[in-house]
Amino acid sequence: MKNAFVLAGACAASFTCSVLNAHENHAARADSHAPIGVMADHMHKEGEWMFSYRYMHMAMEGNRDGDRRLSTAETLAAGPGPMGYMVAPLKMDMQMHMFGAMYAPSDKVTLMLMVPYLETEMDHETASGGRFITKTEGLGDIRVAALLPLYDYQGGKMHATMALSLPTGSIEEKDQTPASMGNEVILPYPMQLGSGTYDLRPAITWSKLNQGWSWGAQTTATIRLGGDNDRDYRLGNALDVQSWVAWNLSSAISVSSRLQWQSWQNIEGADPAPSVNPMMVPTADPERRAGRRTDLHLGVNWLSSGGHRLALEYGVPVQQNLNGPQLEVDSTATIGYQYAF
Ligand SMILES: [Cu+2]
Repeated sequence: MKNAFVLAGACAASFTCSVLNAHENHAARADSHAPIGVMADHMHKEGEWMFSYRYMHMAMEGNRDGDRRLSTAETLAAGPGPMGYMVAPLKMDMQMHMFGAMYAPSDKVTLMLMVPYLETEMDHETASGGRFITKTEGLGDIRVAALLPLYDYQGGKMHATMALSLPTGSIEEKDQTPASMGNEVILPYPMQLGSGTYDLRPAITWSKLNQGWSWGAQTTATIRLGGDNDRDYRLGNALDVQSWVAWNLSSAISVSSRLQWQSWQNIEGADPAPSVNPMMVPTADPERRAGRRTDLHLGVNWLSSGGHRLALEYGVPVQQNLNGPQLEVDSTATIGYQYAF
């Protein structure tokens, strides 16, 4: 407290000092970064670097059509053929290790690189009652971005993000299925690791730091550029709108609540592989991929001295509407570490 008074007194005489003070103020608050599930939420000052690692887990179990839940029998019966589907997905776990770097060559631009590594696992039931699991693992789509300030005044900030997602993730991931006779065959869309297209991801982010609490909002579009990918399809475009509020329990710890709405379109085109057969399993149907979902996330940010941050966030859907049968999301969790210097 005494330090703050000394600083305020010394600063009263100097404009430079008040700018420095404001900057330090921002950096010294746990909630000066958004909840950890939000990407590209903040910019950096000239010369600053930040490295980050996030572990994300998404758990999906059970099928849904529209906002109605389907049993496995109903999912199998929903197939277009007279016999319905031969296979129904039961559950899927997606894990992502996301490595990030940020660097600000000037106050006018922050550059960002994000490198994801994915692990997916899907559990299925066949019409005759058998069970099988498919797994894939590998590098996802690497993202490069530039963050540009639009507004920064008295704790209120706005910036634009121009991000490009590169088709570095494989779209030819294979595994064995009961129908593949011991061979590895191309798996349906949700098990692939990338989009196969260059994707533009423009975003606008707002945030405002108040005494003891803060809020922020971000809207992001995902626009698939060019035509079809090398497997003759293109994932749907998507829109993400979210807003959060954070409260400081101390200068080192903040807790947050975030509401996120996402909407995504169907796939255009289709993978020609015989194993990606829309008559066989709903995950192989390009017309059964779209959906929209609202998630409520609760989070904690912890800021330690020396630029280290640790954060957690856990979310559950409060509304979910899918072009099904499609696996529904049950929960998302993110744990992240950030180091800025
Ligand atoms: Cu950063």
